[in-house]
Amino acid sequence: MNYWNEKIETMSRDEMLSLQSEKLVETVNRVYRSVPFYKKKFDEMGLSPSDIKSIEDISKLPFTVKNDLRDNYPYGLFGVPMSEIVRIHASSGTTGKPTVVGYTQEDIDNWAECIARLIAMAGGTKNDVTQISFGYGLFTGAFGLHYGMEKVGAAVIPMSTGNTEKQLMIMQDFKPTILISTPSYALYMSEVAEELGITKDDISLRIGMFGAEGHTEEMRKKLEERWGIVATENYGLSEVMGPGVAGECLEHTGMHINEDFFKVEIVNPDTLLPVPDGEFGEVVITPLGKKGIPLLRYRTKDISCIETTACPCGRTTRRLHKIQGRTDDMLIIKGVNVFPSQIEEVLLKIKNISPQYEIVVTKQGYVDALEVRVEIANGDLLENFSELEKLKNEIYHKIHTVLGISVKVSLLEPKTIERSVGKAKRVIDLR
Ligand code: DLL
Repeated sequence: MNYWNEKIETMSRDEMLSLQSEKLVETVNRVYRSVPFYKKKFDEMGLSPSDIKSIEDISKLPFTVKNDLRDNYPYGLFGVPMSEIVRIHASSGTTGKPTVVGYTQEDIDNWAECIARLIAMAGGTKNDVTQISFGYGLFTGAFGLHYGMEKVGAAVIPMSTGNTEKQLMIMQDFKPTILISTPSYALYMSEVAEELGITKDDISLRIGMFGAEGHTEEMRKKLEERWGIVATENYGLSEVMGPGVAGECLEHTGMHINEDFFKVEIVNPDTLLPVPDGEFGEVVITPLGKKGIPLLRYRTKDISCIETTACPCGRTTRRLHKIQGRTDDMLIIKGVNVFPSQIEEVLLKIKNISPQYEIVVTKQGYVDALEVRVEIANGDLLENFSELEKLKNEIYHKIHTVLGISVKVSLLEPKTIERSVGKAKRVIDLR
């Protein structure tokens, strides 16, 4: 088995809980002393750091939300003086000020450790050459993977995003064996490769490590097929580190959490009470031992659950199920909860359409209406009205069966939906 840190990755439950307890107690004491925001919260709640004796006590701690970071923009929640910060990143938020995070050297080293484990899980080694096609910059994706790759000893090609034809040239000439990008950019690159007549034989990729947005099992299979790779999914967010929180092994049984660095809870987003293992809720994360910006019980808005079965890979760390969506991009259409991933799952099983789609939400009177726009795979079909109608009906009925609501289906010409080099924007909400 390809472990990076066998001792931690295969630790018994009791040992892991006691390690987490030790790290939580240390974190809470430090946070109380060094972050006035939390000291004030504790004092208002009548909570003392000494009330936290083990990981079980985590539910006594206050939650943190994105607005807390915004209100303390840019450095108000940092836990160390600026002289100890060696790196600053910020989230890719589309509105308002970004949320800013800082790292000490120790945080950066731990980050590389977390990523190194995910690389080993995907089968990567020091013999690999990696094309990192995440954006280098304030986004945590590229730098996070970069340092982890160097720790493993793999060679890094820091491509960043965009300039797709050049990406493909480098891919053919430099012979990378690992590709790192968002799943949507990997898909787009594969389309351009096809247009340019580049086949699997012209490249040497064997592994894809995808993340920063979700992808369905169907999308994974498509990416594996198109690139001739095995692919894993990786999860994280800048507020608690960036990539490195959790990642899949090749068994694809959910994403193994780096539990010695992150305590993950799943709570009911309305009551904020923990839900039993296996039940879906909002992912709440407390980084353990993080110094730069040590958040407590950060509410991610991501919806997932804890997988309860053992993983055949031998790792004993708990696993996070694929993220279903975010509480803030769950669509409520005619009273039904709809996640874009459910629509992707349906679409990718249907023949003659491309995996590129868009979901448009509008309000017609008081009623929400949902339109699914999807590209046909082959433009010739446009000439064949009855086939087009048949395809439209098929999509309509399959979505209706899964979601129980009627949607408008629009078939578009190939290559008309805007491609993304980072996180794809699948939902256009015009309400
Ligand atoms: O996307 C960190 C990252 C980079 C993770 C590269 C994995 C690989 P942010 O830009 O702060 O950080 O965005 C975090 O992206 O709360 C999720 O909503 C979403 N997200 C990240 N990974 C996944 C995933 C990075 N595997 C936000 N599946 C998170 C679904 C994901 N959503």
